[in-house]
Amino acid sequence: MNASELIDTARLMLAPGKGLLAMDESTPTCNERFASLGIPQTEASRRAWRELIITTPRLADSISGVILYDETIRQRCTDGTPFVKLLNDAGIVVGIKVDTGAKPLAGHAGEKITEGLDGLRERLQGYSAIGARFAKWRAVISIGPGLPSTACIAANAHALARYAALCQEAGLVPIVEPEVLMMGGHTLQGCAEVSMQVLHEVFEQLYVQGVLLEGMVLKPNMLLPGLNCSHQDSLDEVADATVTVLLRALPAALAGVAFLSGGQSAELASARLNAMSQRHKWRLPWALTFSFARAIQQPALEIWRGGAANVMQAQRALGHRAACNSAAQQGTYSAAMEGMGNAINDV
Ligand code: 5MM
Repeated sequence: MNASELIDTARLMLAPGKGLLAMDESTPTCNERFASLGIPQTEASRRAWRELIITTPRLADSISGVILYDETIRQRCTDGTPFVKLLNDAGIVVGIKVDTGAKPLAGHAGEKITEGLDGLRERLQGYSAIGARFAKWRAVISIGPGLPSTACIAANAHALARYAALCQEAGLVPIVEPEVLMMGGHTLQGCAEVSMQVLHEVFEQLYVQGVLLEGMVLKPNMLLPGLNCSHQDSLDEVADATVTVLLRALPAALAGVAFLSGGQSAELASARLNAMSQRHKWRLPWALTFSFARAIQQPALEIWRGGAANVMQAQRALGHRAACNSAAQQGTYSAAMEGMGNAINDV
């Protein structure tokens, strides 16, 4: 492990005013999102969508790194330029999703374990040779009656830590993503209790496996009431609860935190990140930013719908969301920025 190289990469990923763009949907997930909008579910459509994203004008002003999927990291633009080269030339760090998906956890109905450790050492070497400098692995934890189980938390935390250690051995910064899902009727307090338990176990396992905290990024959920909870807490309440749990559970040596959006609306994800930055940034020992997929891509995808004539307008929407989240990272986002899409991207 080259510690200073890992730390340098993590610093680039967490550059002030920037965040990460997750475009690492597996083929089934990408196809599902395309199907809901009537977009053909083909390799050609997926490539065209990913080209639209990475050729968005001035993307690098707000985006420090992108997370790609196995199919995408090998793809090229229409003019033949490899995606990885285009991103490197723009100063955007390339990352890669390396888990092979969440599968049912034996003996624990309704719970999942993320797989992909077998052969990971070799796959990481391959991705590094193509140009990846960081990786991502996502574990999913559900809240429900009797859930999550200790077994589910322990198994996923262990896998996350083993993945992170293998990444650092290969010179890649691991993004460690333990996602507590929004589905359910639980309260903000319920999410806080589960998230605290999960984060403690994850950092215990990272310690056991000897992972360098300064050379990794945590990608957690924001603390939110379940989608079916009758009481939806305010921006400030969500921001305060999230930061309180992170401060209690995360070591100060960690390089940074980059939130997933988890199915929140694009505007709410920006507003909640902004509230955290405005209210708490001064007291955080680590960088705090975004690593959104849907909260950056979805509005643009709904405009594009597979149509070549819609590319520029979709890129404006994507650039706008990236700029809003850049502002949120700095605590300067406001609702007034919405509806200024074109203006923001054209400044
Ligand atoms: C939680 O999902 C990650 C962040 O996306 P959101 O901001 O939309 O919540 C995302 O990187 C996810 O891991 C990828 O889209 C891959 O998902 P699948 O389900 O295809 O493995």
